[in-house]
Amino acid sequence: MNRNSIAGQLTTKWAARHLDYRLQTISTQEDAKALVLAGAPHGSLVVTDDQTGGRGRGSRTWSCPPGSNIAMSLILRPALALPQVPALTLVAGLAVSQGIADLLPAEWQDQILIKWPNDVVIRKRKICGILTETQLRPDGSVDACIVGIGINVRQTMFPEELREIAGSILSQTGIRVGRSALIASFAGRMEEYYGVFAAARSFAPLIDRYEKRLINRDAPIRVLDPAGEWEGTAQGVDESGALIVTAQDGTLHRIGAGEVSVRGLYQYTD
Ligand code: BTX
Repeated sequence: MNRNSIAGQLTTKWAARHLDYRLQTISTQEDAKALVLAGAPHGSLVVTDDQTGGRGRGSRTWSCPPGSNIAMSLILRPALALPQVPALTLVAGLAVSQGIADLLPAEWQDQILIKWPNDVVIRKRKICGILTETQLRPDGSVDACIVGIGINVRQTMFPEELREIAGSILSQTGIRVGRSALIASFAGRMEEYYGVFAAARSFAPLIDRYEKRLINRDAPIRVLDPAGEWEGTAQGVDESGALIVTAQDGTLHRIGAGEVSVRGLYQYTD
């Protein structure tokens, strides 16, 4: 993977057209933040092969050993109000999962799943994590969203603490996909889905596609609400990207992406 191999496979108008490839960096998320402040345009992408200090959500970390995975951060400058931003992270999860599926044979098409809001899962292992961070202007409007994406492409050995959770496209399917081809494939799908989302200013036109990949659909889940954990059944998502959950007493709840986590009762947890 290098800058030319990625750029040479792009089919997009704007996604990844400003491409910043780094052999090694601490976190592409931090690099992207600096680029935002320097005025980087919509669609700019920072990619590295070797990310030494990757961050997950909250205080969690993201591991990305060199030579086998992708760590990248996409800069978006959306004309969105803040409440619409969480759905962007579902748009990215959909683009990654479809971008992967596009490179795999027919028998894998319906096995690239999403754990709400945006972990990509193949055969019960998390192969991708996404972290969306928003930079606001002094007046509170959205200046930029930085969508950080880590994809395990060819990693086969994982540290002890990740062994039950993590997998890669190779470990889960036996197929070696090219990392540059995958970045280009993701960029194409992201441009397509972002276009649909931004035109509608709503996740509604993408709900059907997303729910086809939603691992939690009709599945029992535990909602990790800081105010008290509870169990229910996930029904699907709404036009804001919230997860619709029926509680055990039959009441319907909407769980906002970014507000609380959910956990499957019978599959991997994160
Ligand atoms: P997350 O909080 O959903 O996931 C972090 C958790 O996932 C960790 O606590 C650990 O249990 C597990 N984990 C860590 N590394 C891996 C891995 N390689 N594969 C599977 N599971 C793992 C998800 O956070 C958001 C991750 C975003 C990463 C990207 S990479 C490019 C950008 N730069 C940066 O610093 N972060 C983002």
